[in-house]
Amino acid sequence: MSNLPFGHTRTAVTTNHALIAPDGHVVSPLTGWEGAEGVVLISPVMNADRSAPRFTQYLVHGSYGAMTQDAADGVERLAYVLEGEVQLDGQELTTDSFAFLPPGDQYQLQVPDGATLLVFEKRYEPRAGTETPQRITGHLNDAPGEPFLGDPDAVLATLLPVEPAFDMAVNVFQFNPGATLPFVETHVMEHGLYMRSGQGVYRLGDYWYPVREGDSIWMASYCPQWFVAMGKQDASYIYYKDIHRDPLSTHSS
Ligand code: UGY
Ligand code: MN
Repeated sequence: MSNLPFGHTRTAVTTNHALIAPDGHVVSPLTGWEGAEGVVLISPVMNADRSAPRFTQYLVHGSYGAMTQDAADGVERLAYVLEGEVQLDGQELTTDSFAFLPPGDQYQLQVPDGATLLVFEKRYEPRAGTETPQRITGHLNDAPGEPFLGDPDAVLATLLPVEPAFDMAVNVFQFNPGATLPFVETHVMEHGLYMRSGQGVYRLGDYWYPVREGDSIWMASYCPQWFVAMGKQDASYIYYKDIHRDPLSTHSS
């Protein structure tokens, strides 16, 4: 339960961006999972008649027996452990571990009580001259972190290889208090974002939203975006973006 007065929410859904705050989360059964409940934070039905998200982002709240064996046909998944531990084919994935599960992959991914999983799903788009990527597991601590455009107060860690075979990137951005994105970005890629820690202000289009841990954001292609970390604590977010594909082929369906 949030501590907002009745009738208020921090959530806002517009045609080119959305802030989905936990105060409005409604937990429901998840399609493609057994015994699992969660919250679909971003999906194509969000803005169905305009420029809809081309991916899905959701939370899985762990419970006894919650598991999945595959994604829908042709769909790839990136699963990130926000809290607790999950098991992938018997392998323990601890907090801040992740698994990239390519389309067609089959597995037992179990999310027990006490674990929270963040999942990004996208229909994989093959690219001539490249092979569909294989399964990858890893941990944030082993991901290469680089100062973003030379700023040591804004460190960007890339979880997946930056190679043309991959059509999605998932990165973790960590900002010291007061650090910012260096300019208002406007780009063809879209984003799904989850605030892992801290607070700040996100500019989305012509709106400025105070955001904090647990919030999710959708940014459509070409949505102007900017962030400043505020408060006394680091702020960090994990985000998805589509990469390495020709917008003439990818965005036409
Ligand atoms: O990768 C990005 O486009 C990133 N700099 N965007 C963002 O953090 N909103
Ligand atoms: Mn961006």
